[in-house]
Amino acid sequence: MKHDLSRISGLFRMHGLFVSAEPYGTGHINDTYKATFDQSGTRVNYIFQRINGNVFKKPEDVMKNMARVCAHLGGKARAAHDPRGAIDLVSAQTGEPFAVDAEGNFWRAYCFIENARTFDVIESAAQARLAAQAFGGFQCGLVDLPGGRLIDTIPDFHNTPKRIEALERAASSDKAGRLREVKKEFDFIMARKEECGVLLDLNAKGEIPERITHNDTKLNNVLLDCRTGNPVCVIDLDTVMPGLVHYDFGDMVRTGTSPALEDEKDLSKVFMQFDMFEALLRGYLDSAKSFLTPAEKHYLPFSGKLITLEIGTRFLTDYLEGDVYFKIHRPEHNLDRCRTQLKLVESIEKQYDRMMKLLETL
Ligand code: ADP
Ligand code: GN1
Ligand code: MG
Repeated sequence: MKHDLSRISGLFRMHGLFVSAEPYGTGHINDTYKATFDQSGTRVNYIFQRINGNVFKKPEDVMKNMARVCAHLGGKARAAHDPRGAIDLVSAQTGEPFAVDAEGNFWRAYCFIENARTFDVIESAAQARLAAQAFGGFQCGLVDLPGGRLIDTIPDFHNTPKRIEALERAASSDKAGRLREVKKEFDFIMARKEECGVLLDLNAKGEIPERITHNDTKLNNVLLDCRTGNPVCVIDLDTVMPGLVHYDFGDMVRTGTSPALEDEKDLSKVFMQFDMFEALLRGYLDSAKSFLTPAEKHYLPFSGKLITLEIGTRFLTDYLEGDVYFKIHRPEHNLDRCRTQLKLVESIEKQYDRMMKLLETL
């Protein structure tokens, strides 16, 4: 274990005695631990996370957003007698929703949501529909967030044209000497450059509104009940900030339609399953149709392609820069991840007309 959780947990207003901690989850950015405490003979679990300071330049701002969102959604969950329905932050000894350790790392802690789990690969259309309902419900629950605009904790996080420019810069400096190897992937992305600004242009013209979005709606960022499979809670709130609904729906398509993992090496296993797309669309509309405009709905299929291309671009950029952003577990990890994304884009493109037709029927 990289960190001394017994010491870290002392920075928070914890009840009981520290028993143990272990690394937890499969995220690419933060360090997550599950820790157990003994509270008068009962074992109680918590999640501790070290916020990645390389990615989040102002962790206080991340926690300001997160605390507001958790308080708002927590109030709604309590009113609905749903104790697992929102992330419950534990305060630090200072009273803040985060603590800073001796090395300057920012930490946060929350109550562990029991009897719920995440999935890295979608298992059924029914599950896709439920997950999409949960993410749509998350956006819906934040429509009335009081207190003004959330902070842009990572400016231009989903600005696809800027992501492409970053790739072009990485390619021209070719720091890790890897450009030769990835010519095919680079050209694939560049051939789609023109389409990347569509949503931002519509937003600039006032045709698509800014909303509060999650911005990282990977399938494994929703907890589902272990017994019933029903959604329990949307987690991983680092990037909750102003955005377009398409960023969230697009990432659901990216992570909830392929039968393969994000880093699958056998690309024949990577494709968009149309029935999963249909289930995501139905599920998302189940909970978001009350506030979506016709223009927002029209671009939902496109968002699947755009966000998949965008994340593929980010993986390739990181590969060219020598793996400085995403955690990797093997040398070509980012390249493998990029390839699955581009394969999925291709598959979405092939099914695009059918996706649009389905949307019309709904
Ligand atoms: P990352 O940004 O690294 O993906 P997450 O916030 O998604 O971090 O947390 C990593 C994993 O920890 C999740 O996939 C989930 O399994 C688990 N997890 C996070 N928060 C909770 C919680 N409150 N209760 C139970 N499990 C949680
Ligand atoms: C990162 O933290 P995690 O693993 O949920 C990344 C997302 C990417 C995702 C790709 C802050 O999410 O933007 O879509 O990896 N988060 C950040 O799997 O960059
Ligand atoms: Mg996560």
